[in-house]
Amino acid sequence: MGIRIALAGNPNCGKTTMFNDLTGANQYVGNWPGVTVEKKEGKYTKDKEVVITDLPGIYSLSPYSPEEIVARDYLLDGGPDAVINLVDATNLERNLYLTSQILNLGVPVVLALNMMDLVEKNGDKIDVDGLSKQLGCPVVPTSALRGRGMEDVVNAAIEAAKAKKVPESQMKFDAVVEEAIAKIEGILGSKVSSSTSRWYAIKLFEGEQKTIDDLKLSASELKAIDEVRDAIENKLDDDAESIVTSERYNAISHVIDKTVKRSRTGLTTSQ
Ligand code: BGO
Repeated sequence: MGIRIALAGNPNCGKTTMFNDLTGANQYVGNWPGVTVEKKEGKYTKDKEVVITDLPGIYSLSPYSPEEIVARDYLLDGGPDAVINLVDATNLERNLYLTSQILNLGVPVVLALNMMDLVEKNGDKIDVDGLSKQLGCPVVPTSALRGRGMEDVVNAAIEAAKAKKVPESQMKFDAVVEEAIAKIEGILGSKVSSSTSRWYAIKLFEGEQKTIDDLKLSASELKAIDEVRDAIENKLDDDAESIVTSERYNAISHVIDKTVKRSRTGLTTSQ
C-alpha cells in the first residue's frame, strides 16, 4: 500500500512550487467530486509509492467556500496518511491560523516552514525546535523556490504517516473556553474518535451547522451543547465563533513570542 500525503496551506505560501518540486512531470489534474475545484495529484519523484495531493489554498477550515469544504472533508474523512502544512515563514502569525485548525483533525502533520531563504535574508530567527514543541508536530525548514528541504519534509511526513502520530499541540485557549470545550467533548463521548474530539467540540461550541448535521446529535445533546455555549457567550459578551477566532490568535501570539526573533520591526513579505 502506498502512502498518501496532502499539501495544505494558505494561498501564496509556495504550495504549487513545492508540488512541482516533489512530483516533477508525474502530475494529473482533475476536479474534486461534485465541485469545480481543481484537484492535483502526483507521484513523488523519489518514491512512486508516495502519492501527493495538492489541496486548494485556503485561510481557514470553515465551511464557507467550496475550497475550504473540499480540504476539510478530505482531511477529516481519512483521505491522507499525513499532511504537509506549508506556511510562509515570513508571515507566520497569519499562516498559523490555518495550522491551529489542521492540528486538531486527528491526522499526522508536518509543518513545512517555507520561504526560509527570505527569513534568513531578513535576518530573522525562528526557533524550529521550540516551534515543533509548541505545535506538537515535526517542523522542517524549506525553500521550495530553491528546492531546499524537500526530501527532509517528505521523509518526515512518511515517518509520521507510518507511525500514525497525530499532533499534540501545546496551543491552548483561555481556561473558561477550555472548560467549555472539555464539557462538549464529554457530551460527545465516543461518538467521535479521541483524536478528532477537540476539532468536533470546537465546531459544536461555535454552533457550526455543517458539523451539527454531520454528527446527527440528539435533541438533548444539542440542548446541552447550547447551554454550554450560551453560558460562555454571556460571560464573555461575545459570540462563540468570534471567541474561538480570538482565542486562536492569542494562542498563536504566545507561540510567536516564544519562537520568533525579529531583526527589525517585523517579518516582511518582500521578495
Ligand atoms: C512568484 N522562497 C521564496 N523566496 N519564494 C518562494 C518560495 C520560497 O521558498 N516558495 C515559493 N515562492 P506558489 P501557492 C513571483 O510567482 O507556489 C514564491 O499559491 C513572481 N511570479 O516563486 O505559486 C513563488 O501555490 C514574481 O512567486 O504559491 C511564487 O501556495 C515575483 O512564492 C510565490 C516574485 O508561490 C507563490 C514572485 C511571477
